[in-house]
Amino acid sequence: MGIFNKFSFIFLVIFLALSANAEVQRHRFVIQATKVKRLCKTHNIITVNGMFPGPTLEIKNGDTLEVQVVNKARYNVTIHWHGVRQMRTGWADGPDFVTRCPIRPGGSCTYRFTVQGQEGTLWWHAHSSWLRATVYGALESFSVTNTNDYDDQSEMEATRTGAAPNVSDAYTINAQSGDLYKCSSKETTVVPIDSGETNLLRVINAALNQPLFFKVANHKLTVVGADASYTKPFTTSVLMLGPGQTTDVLIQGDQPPSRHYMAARDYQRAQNAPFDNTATTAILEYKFASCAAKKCNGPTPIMPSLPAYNDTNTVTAFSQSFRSREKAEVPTDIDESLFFTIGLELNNCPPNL
Ligand SMILES: [Cu+2]
Repeated sequence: MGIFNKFSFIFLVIFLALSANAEVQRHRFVIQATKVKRLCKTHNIITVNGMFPGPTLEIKNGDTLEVQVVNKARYNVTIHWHGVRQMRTGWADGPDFVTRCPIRPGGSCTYRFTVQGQEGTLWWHAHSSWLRATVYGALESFSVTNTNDYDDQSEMEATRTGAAPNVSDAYTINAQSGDLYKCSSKETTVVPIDSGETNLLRVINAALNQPLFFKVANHKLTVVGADASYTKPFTTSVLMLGPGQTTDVLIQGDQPPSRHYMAARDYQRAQNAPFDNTATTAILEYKFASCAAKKCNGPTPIMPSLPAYNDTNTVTAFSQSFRSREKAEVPTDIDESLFFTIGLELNNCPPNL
């Protein structure tokens, strides 16, 4: 048997193994107006299925997603599957007027695509006007042979709310702005942890446009993945995520049982541009800490010292820590020249699609 047949055989075995485990998952997203109380006021925001944040989708690498989106809102909408490599399904990608026409109010559309070769944290969000301020949720892709042996997982999402795209009213973690904003402390997100356990935090920057710092008081974070790709692990005290980026980190319950703030705040690159200088918080709480240790009724949890808004040195050091897990074999001998042509087509969207 020649070398070609050997490769063909290996391909076939891998293909059969993947297809034996792959599933088609079906979901229904209803885009609708929902009343939500934040910052002392009730707002009518657009959500998926009345949830804020929207539903978390959990899939295995290789699964196909079939999501029917029904638009019961007053606005055009599309859903973008952020970070998903759309292999031959570019029309399912989502940006309105780019890869597809918007779903009109009263209309619906079914997205169908397969997530392949991506494990970790992805997410989805609206991709029309500024609807992604409130229409978003996590998309988690696991290994086909799930070897997840972390004790617990928590999702963190930072988004900004409010109508104006330039300066927001607040940032949030899992849709709650946290103790430092008015009328918010009762609903602050609490992330439980046990002494000695290792938790996986999936951090998604779902803010409209802003890069954000993220830090947990007194705890180191070990980065193990970003944008659904594993990375060579490295330890840091602070993360910086650009809008749309995701970072998977491990955090260990290695501090005396107590309560610690997790906080996110702007990294502001542009000079003299207005920005939201507030900080959103959640609370990392040791499960079995006594009320005295947790200071349930006492002073606030320990606050991390966040980098200055313009701390580019910290951002550069963090960005330069990313390495792939293995040495990438890049072909250096070029034996074939390829010629590509790219076409552009303009189509008007029909008025009542
Ligand atoms: Cu996106």
